[in-house]
Amino acid sequence: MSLATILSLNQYNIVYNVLSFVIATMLAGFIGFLLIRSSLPAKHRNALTLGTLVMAIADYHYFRIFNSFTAAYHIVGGKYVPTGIPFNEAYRYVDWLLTVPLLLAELVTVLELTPKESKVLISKLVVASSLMIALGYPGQISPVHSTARTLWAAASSVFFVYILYVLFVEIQKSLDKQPEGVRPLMFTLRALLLLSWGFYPIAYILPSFVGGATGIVVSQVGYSIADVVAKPLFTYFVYKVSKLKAEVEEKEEADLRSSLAA
Ligand code: RET
Repeated sequence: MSLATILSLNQYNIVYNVLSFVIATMLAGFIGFLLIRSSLPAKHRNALTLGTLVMAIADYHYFRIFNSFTAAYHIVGGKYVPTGIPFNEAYRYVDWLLTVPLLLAELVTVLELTPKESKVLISKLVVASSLMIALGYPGQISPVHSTARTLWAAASSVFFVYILYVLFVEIQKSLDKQPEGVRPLMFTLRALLLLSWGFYPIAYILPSFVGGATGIVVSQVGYSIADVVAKPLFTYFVYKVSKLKAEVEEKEEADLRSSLAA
């Protein structure tokens, strides 16, 4: 999608402020997760370590997206007119290529699988998600009503549906293995995942319906909202799962110790 469209003052400001909000959120997530990481016992820190990396990568990319957006427009007679410098949509896709495998690894860490099962699952998911993202990009930079855009999106969606299916089944299977009390959190985690991942294709497709400058605004705002839910909010729930598991283990050990002492 090209951004060679004139934006009104309000349209420009909405995108500008939403991107700025996401930069702040990712930075706060990075610092916050780094600080709470040490409140977990060492063996439960892995998921949060991955989440902290996600925040750093995303913050960097949002900074670049923001700068690319401000370079792409300048104000002429009260409207934001394209400067001729193209807005670089690739930052988002490169960001996903790096952060999606890390987020999937975060999830797999809390699924209670054996190391071998985890490795197999992660490999499948990383291959499928890389294909989903790589196939989506040529469509993203194709004109809004082109056949190319639809075909690339369709190819990307095959892997999208596969990933959602695999995750749904694996989370379902892991529910029985989770300690009591963790299950409701796993349901929340699954809901967050489906909700946020489902938002990306919607943000991709919306410009075909609303078109022009509004299309640019809704897709940038849509991707940004999806990123806040899929990255910091999702990681926060992964942290809650890790913390609860650590507490359950601590309690079990204390019970064992007191029963041995008795
Ligand atoms: C695209 C292209 C159109 C078809 C589909 C897409 C799906 C994108 C998704 C991205 C998820 C990104 C995440 C990032 C977190 O950091 C590429 C928009 C299906 C699902 C979770």
